[in-house]
Amino acid sequence: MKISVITLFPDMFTGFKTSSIINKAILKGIVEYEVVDMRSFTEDRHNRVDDYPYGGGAGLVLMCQPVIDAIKATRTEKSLVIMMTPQGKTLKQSLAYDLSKHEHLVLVCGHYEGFDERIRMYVDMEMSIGDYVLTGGEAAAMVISDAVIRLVDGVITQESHEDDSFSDGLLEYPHYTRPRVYDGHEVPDVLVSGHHENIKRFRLKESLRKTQRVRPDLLENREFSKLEQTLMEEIAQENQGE
Ligand code: 6GU
Repeated sequence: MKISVITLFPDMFTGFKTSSIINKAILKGIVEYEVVDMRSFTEDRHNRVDDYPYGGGAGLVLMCQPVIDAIKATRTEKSLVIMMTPQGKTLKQSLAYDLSKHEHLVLVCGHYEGFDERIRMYVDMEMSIGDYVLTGGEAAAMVISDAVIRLVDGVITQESHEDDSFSDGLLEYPHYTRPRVYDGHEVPDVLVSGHHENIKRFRLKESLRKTQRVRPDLLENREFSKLEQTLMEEIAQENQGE
């Protein structure tokens, strides 16, 4: 897959591209990551890409010409062009998974007060990473790139993301590694028992427990399996005992 980012701040992506799993995916040839400098497309004599808003008000607005020309130069018929804006659809694991199946994503990063409204007609969708405002779309583009790239076939093993938080609508179960006892805190016995059925049951139960405690909203419309119902009852009884 290829991801192209259109930005006024290409340098912000240097560390991202050259680190950890993203870097490996690029070196393996599974992912191509292109950073496009939006300013290089301006036809303004003074290299400007933004201007004052019609009707007045605070801040500057990105002009149509440099943004739309950069999009046209970067996209093909097969591209999905995504505008980064707090007014967009919120990123979810299920959406990251859908995006990971695309051949080419083009992420358009804004800055300042935002984009000229007419730019919206040249993109396929608008995306946000949550209900808060960033100074620009770059950090959001990195979040989306990261969430998507790790799901592309061959980047990490399938098992590494099958159990991810949200993949099955639950938060992930707790993990432990050496030592068995740290500062008096022990690893749960079941995890060193070698009994795979019990381990699976323990992990599912802890996923349910954590989700109910910190993200009860995720359970609201869940269709619980028979085993999940049993585990939820056990958790409820344990909570009463406390
Ligand atoms: Cl995509 N852009 C900006 N500027 N702020 C955001 C965002 C995007 N997502 C959440 N906040």
